[in-house]
Amino acid sequence: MLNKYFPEIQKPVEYEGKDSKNPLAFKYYNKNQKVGNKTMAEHLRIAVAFWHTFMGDGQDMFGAPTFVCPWRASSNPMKRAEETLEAAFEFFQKLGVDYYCFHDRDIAPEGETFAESCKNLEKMVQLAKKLQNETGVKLLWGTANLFSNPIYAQGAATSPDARVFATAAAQVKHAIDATQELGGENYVFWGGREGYENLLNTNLQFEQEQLARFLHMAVEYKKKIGFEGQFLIEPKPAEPMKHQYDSTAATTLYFLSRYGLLDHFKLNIEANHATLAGNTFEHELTVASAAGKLGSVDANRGDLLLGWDTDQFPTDLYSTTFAMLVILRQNGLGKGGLNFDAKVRRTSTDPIDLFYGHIGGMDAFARGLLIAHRILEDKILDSFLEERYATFKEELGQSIIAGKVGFEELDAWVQNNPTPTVKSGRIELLENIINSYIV
Ligand code: XUL
Ligand code: CO
Repeated sequence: MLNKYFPEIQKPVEYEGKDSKNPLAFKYYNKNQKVGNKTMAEHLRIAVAFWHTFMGDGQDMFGAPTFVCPWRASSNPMKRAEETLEAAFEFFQKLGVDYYCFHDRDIAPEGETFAESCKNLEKMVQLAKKLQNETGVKLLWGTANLFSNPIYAQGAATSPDARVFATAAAQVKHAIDATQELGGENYVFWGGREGYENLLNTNLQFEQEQLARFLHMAVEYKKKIGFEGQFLIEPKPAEPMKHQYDSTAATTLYFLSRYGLLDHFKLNIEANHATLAGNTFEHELTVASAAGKLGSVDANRGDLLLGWDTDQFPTDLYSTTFAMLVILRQNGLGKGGLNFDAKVRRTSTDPIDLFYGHIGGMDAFARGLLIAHRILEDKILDSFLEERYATFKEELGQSIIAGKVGFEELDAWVQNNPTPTVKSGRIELLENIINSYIV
């Protein structure tokens, strides 16, 4: 086992059960425990986000870094990147997760030129490959950072400058290559600056067409190189832009279907992006899942009192339960997983805090999984739903569903039948039932 950057953890974090008082043990996440026909690890497919966990240092717009990362000490950018990658794999092993996710610019520093950046990435991919082979940890998804470099200030695929569009395309090509080389199971497109700040200087129709052209090029390239991973789009309504084009699950699905891209993408739904858009996490998951397009999840949490993307670790059992209900009902996430796109607070200043954050998130989702599984096993919600829509199983309902009747026939039916009585929706009862499972 790698053992250099986290000396306080001398053995992998273990499951000790709910009565354990050990803060460095799982209370609910028990990797090999069967839940239904899959193990917890197979259900949850937990991934660590490279950017927050190993690149984050607590810096914010009001203050300097608070967290001294021992792996980011070197002044040589490539050496720093190598040490960061080694620290990351030590962390994955000690935490006992199977997956990680990265942006190209997380694992490899930008060079003086684009060509140099590509070389840096290729080198780091070779080291990542070696570490993956040594540890068995796999890449859930790769992506490109198309938002940090100042050339992307006005968008990447939606930039008003064709040269910037070209640069973004070239960068994504290399990021897909890197993901393929590392056996990545998915590739994510999060349109960080694909949106607008002011409609006065924006040709919205043109920019949306540009985004579609860009994604079609990605699909073509994927086919050409035989990349087997799944393409995902991650909706977010705003931040850093005032308005982002793929703002919610519904707008993204509309965009994909309008531009002929629906067959090639699924969605990566992030909890904090949902709440930023004024939706619940489970709303976004449900919209995506109902369209057969829930591909993966960025598992985190926002602060409802703050209007920005706080990316906190998920700890709310209602939220993880509702999320797991959607995921179990669609039979899992397939190639996707739960990526902790989450960071510890600026005041959590020690490497060990990274363990506490992840352990809490994994336990919260393990509990959500166990609770949701029991709720579904008991079929309470399903039988309630069946009953609520029962009139569509009867003659009138069946003729509506089969398209056998229109307004005139329905008018005739209504004129000849008694006024329907209202049936209770039983919301309070259902909420009480959910509470009785959250133990
Ligand atoms: C930003 C965000 C990204 C994506 C990947 O809010 O969620 O980190 O997940 O680019
Ligand atoms: Co995210």
